[in-house]
Amino acid sequence: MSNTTIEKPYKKTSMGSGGKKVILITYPNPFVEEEAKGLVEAAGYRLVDTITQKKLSHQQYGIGTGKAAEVRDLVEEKKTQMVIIDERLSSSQAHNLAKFTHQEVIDRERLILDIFNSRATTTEAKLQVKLAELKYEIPRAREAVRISLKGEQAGFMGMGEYAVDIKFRALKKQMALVQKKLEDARRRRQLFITSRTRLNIPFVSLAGYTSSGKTTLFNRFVSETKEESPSLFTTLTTTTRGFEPLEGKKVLLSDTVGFISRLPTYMVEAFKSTLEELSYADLILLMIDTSEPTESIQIKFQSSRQVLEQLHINPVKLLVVLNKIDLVPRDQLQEKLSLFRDLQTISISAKTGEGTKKLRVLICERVFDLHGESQVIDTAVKASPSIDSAV
Ligand SMILES: Nc1nc2c(ncn2[C@@H]2O[C@H](COP(=O)(O)OP(=O)(O)OP(=O)(O)O)[C@@H](O)[C@H]2O)c(=O)[nH]1
Ligand SMILES: [Mg+2]
Repeated sequence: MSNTTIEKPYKKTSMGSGGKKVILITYPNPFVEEEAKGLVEAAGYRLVDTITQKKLSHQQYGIGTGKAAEVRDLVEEKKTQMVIIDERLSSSQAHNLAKFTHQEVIDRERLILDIFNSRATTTEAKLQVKLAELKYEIPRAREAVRISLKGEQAGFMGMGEYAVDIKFRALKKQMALVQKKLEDARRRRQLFITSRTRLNIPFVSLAGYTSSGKTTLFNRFVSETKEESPSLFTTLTTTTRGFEPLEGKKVLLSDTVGFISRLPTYMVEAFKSTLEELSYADLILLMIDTSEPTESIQIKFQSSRQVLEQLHINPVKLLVVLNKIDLVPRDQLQEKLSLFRDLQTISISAKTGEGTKKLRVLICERVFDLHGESQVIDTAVKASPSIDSAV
């Protein structure tokens, strides 16, 4: 095979503290801006300045030409190393802006992939990230070829059509291989599902936006020490443990990967086998961070509902857990509670333990009947594949 490599404007980025100095370009909306900053931080970059613009889908650079000139000056003044645009960019937009500003340019999806990359620890999580990455790269590489054939050479330095063809076939082959490995892992999970179904133990899953406190509650309930952190996407691996909410009432409790707004479908697809855990749950504890402003709560709740819909999850299985009430004044809590009028809710603090006794009772009420038998709603596909299963 040719050893020519595709030179991408979206190179894999370096992680960790002391990372690159970056400029962030995002939308003029406090929620969106905060979240984008959280992503930049989670990826280990040093945010030097933030620029906002209403439209990030201008044809040439994503941002408008006037803004691009502003960015170019800022880059020079602040001696930054990278520009991050909080939107999806095409190969040519990223290439044009990189060329114009003399900076490495990455988009929101590449940023999320970089965080995923740094967090993936298990083989399956790594495969899922790889699949998402290939799904991200293939269409962009294709576009880069089109530009290069027009003589613009967007990243295909010196590659002839034949070499490009080989490169594509290699990427496709790699994708097929990753998909096959993931399919094998999925099949193994199915075997666990069958054995777990035989045990007839209800399966309870924690779901919700990243940083809502899923792992904190999980650790409290099952006496674990999994990493909890204000950083986004701390958990990328599903862990399941046996848990007795009340004496003699055993369930399986699972902690999963968090959601984020504007998560592209192909990323949800790539993480399907992890997220699929949720479709086997008899009860889903949908965690909400109530310490946030009402608008953020609404957006995050909607995003979470959308992901659950994409996974064809029956809303009947939801129990909305309003977390972090230790940070919320009582009068504000009432107002926030009213956002979920049509759903069953419970207010807790995973950190202080407030409300968690009541939550234990509610869990039992939802998954056991009065005689102590499990009363799962959907017994056809029930329980998660494995105890301690990695993604
Ligand atoms: N004050 C307060 N902080 C909390 C509470 N629950 C969680 N936190 C904090 O919120 C941050 C995020 O908590 P995690 O448990 O890591 O959140 P997560 O939902 O697992 O996040 P991801 O793994 O990124 O999806 C951590 O800094 C926790 O200490 C709570 O009830 N009160
Ligand atoms: Mg977590």
